[in-house]
Amino acid sequence: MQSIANEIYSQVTQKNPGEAEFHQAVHEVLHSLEHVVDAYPEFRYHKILDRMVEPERIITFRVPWVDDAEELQINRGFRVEMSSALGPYKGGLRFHASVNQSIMKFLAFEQVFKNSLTGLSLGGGKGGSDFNPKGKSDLEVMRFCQSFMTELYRHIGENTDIPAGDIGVGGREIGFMFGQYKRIKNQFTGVLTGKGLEWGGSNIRPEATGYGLIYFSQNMLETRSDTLEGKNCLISGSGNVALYTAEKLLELGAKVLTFSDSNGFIHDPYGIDREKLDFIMQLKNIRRGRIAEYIEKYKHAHYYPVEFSRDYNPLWAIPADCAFPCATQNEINEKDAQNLLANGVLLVAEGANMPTTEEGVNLFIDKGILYGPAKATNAGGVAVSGLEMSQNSARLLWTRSKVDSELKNIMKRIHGLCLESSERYSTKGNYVDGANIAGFVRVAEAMIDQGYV
Ligand code: NDP
Ligand code: 2IT
Repeated sequence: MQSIANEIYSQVTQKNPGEAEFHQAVHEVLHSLEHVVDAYPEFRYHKILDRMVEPERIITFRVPWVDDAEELQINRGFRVEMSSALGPYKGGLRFHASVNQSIMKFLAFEQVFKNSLTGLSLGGGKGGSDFNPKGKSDLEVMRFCQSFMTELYRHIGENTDIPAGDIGVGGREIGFMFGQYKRIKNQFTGVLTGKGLEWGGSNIRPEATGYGLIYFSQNMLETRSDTLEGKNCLISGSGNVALYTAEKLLELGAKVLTFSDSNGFIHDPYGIDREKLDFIMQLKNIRRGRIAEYIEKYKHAHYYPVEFSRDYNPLWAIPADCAFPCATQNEINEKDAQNLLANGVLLVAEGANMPTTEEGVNLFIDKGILYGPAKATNAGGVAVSGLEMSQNSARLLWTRSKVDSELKNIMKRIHGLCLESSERYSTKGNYVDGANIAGFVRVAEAMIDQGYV
């Protein structure tokens, strides 16, 4: 890296020891921004990069709750308010045992660029807890959510910071947290997004990340006069993003071969059709079961439990045209990327945040495949959250077709911005540089306008 990027990166690693995921996210962005350092000397003068790697505020708090055995449990809650340059802090809440400050900061950092790309008035933040919702009863989840919100409420608000869902936080958790916020504040406001349709939610919000991912993929394929029809597709994860990614792929005539969870993955060589997808949606969303149960019903399919001893994930070694990682960070390493490329993958588009390691990303870029980085490709979720906020402010509910067409437009605009920025500053079609640069420039200009804050 050039000296300025190097200098900032070494400060970040020194000031934030042990935060590997945060270092990784910052490193990738700084690498792309080398291309604009000379074009915008004012960014250096105003110390934009130095400010952007320092969160505006980090809140950490204790979350006590009582489990069904009447034992007191203590978890740690976080909210990282990264940047308010473009609007109120906006970003999801993750409930997962692995949550720590590094993961929260990498997600909040990425969110700033992603939200900027949407073109909406959204700052960036992220939060969550190391609470593990798996195997907990509804009442345990409710008690946890109420306790979490009993502290969080004082830091958020419809014009201040608007959380939403992420891993482990879906409609059920948003409902419990919204109820508690309303009770404490005595206000019915759009303080959270991802709400139920009857009480302030938006049409298409549950589908938005997955649908947006596929709209962006269509835009990428169009640059090569290609479509998704008939393409063999690999999907990891089996949560919100994965399932609606599959739904849109099926609608467009693609073939879905896999889903996974943290215990293993299923491979259905005949393809997971609409009926099979309905079974999985019921299994995951209603029964909260494990993906392994798929092979009990569809006996021709295969199940592969996770083997932690392996240096690659066999899911990514299945021959396919397209891959959609939709589970978690760093789920595609260098070896996985090699396996995908060896099987002739044409497109990799990220539903999860930072699912590919830097070595994997570099391989995809070097080989010139269509590689869509998370900040651009999964921005549909937060974009529709932004539309939910607009509907809440106007006290209106837009139709499904209106929200869907807005989502399509936003994804198309982001795709165009990425191409344009990559062409101007880097290599046309390098969506990583394109997304980082386009996302950054908008935030940087707003920061200059707003003075030294
Ligand atoms: P869900 O909780 O609905 O689903 C997560 C899925 O990923 C589950 O199948 C889960 O399996 C699997 N998973 C989670 N952590 C791990 C892990 N450490 N190892 C293996 N599998 C894992 O979350 P979402 O679908 O909402 O989120 C998926 C990804 O998409 C995340 O990276 C999130 O940040 C990103 N994202 C989400 C958006 C949204 O609007 N929801 C928007 C943009 C990005 P298991 O059940 O076993 O844990
Ligand atoms: O990573 C993400 O963009 C999300 N989890 C969605 C954030 C939001 O505010 O809708």
